[in-house]
Amino acid sequence: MNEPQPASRHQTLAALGGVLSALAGLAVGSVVAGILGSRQTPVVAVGSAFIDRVPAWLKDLAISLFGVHDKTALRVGILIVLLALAAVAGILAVRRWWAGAALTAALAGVGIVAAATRPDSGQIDFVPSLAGGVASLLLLRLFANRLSTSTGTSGAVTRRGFLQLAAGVGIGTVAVGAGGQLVGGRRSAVKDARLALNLPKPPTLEPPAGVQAKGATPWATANADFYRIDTALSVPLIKPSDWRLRIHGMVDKELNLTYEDLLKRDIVHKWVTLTCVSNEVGGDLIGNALWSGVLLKDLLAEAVPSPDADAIQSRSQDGFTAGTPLSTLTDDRESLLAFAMNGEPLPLEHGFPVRIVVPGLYGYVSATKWLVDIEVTRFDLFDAYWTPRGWSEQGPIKLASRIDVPRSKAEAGPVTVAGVAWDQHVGVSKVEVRVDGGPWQQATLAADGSIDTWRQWHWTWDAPRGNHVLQVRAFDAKGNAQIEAEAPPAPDGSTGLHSVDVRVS
Ligand SMILES: Nc1nc2c(c(=O)[nH]1)N[C@H]1C(S)=C(S)[C@@H](COP(=O)(O)O)O[C@H]1N2
Ligand SMILES: [Mo]
Repeated sequence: MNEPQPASRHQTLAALGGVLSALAGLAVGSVVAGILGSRQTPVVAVGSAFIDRVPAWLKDLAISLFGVHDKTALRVGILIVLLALAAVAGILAVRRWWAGAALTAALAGVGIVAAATRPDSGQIDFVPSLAGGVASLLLLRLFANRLSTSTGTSGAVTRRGFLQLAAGVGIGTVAVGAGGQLVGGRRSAVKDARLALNLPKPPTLEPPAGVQAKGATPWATANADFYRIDTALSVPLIKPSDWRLRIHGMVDKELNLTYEDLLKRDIVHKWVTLTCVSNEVGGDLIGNALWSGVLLKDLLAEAVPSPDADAIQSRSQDGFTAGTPLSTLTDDRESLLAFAMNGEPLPLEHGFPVRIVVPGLYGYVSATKWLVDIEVTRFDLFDAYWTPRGWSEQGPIKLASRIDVPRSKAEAGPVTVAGVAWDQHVGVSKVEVRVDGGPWQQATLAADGSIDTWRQWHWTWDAPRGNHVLQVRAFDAKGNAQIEAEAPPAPDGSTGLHSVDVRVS
């Protein structure tokens, strides 16, 4: 046997290829995490999972060895283990591609599983590790190809080609990693600014007297449970000190406001139930919160809209727009420029630092988050974001009701059937329930919060064994019944009665 290359020369390069692929994967993972607003970069995910699982003695040992630097030590430790295994993957990949690929995939898999199983993990937290894994695999393949196409070429040529690729990947990794740092750093600066705020507190966070119905959905939706709908792939990051709102267009006097200006004004705290037009019958794209902010009515009164204007076009920092009837901002309904939600500064995902809240309108035509601009205008002069995309220009919320318990099973005997009904800024006057298409029975309504919030209801069912269908319908404040005909969310909100199949045993 006369080997053209000493295997060990290639071995070092192969290991280097594995290490560079892994580092590039980590950089991609942290950039993707930054863009998605996820905290779960591959190293953070694995590190946090590790922290939750280490025995107490090891934790104590780490703290006594490294003190306050125990977390840094953990990161470095994870990195050393990862890079050592990545070097092995690089060597394997040149000899048997599948073995190197399998090891790389397994390493990414650890990150994916760790990220997806964090107690606070959301649906997208596995994506950074997945993206990092895919990037690593692709690069590993490139490196392995460079080394194995060497048959017939001289060792020096192979080596030069490989090193050029390695240098390119190294530079790319540093650039991508720096980008990740920038996004991540900006995010934590805005988070810190949010935490440092000391906003006027609402007098109470308690529900209005008597509105808490038994069972089912709580009156107030916690910020962490509040549905989130928007077009923002990465959450816009705006520091309160940088925030400006311009109110302009068809007005006598243009206004320019800072965050401080807002806080100096009269502040209103108001329960409003927000609803998404995309909510299916029985769906959960709805939440009730105590919003704090200033009245848009007051601001608009200062700007003095022209009598010809009939709309505002509100714009977020990332370019989303909503078109809202001027009348819904100037009438008695207390539409808000909101900066707080349930007594806390708006969460980043819910529009920090300032958003609009209009009782009675679906979010897509009113509730602009990360608000930076309000143009007073006319509907016939513009198209808001969703209008050319198949959604109605106007979006008043439709009367609807939902059964929250039971959702599938119950025990025979008295069963509490409960849920919510809503018709913001009109009000709900009555809710009825029926079983298996039988006669409608009147449910008990919790005391009214206001016509701008959902209304909790409950009804006691003497449930017999077997399979049954529960249905609910609501009536508005004027006595009109909910629309029974089924319609999909597009173009202006779903209709139809919510039905639940219940197995009673
Ligand atoms: N900037 C911005 N604001 C937005 C949206 C958006 O895509 N971008 N979506 C709207 C829609 S469709 C709804 S239903 C509400 C949802 O608000 P939430 O995510 O705080 O629940 O925000 C509205 N405000
Ligand atoms: Mo929405």
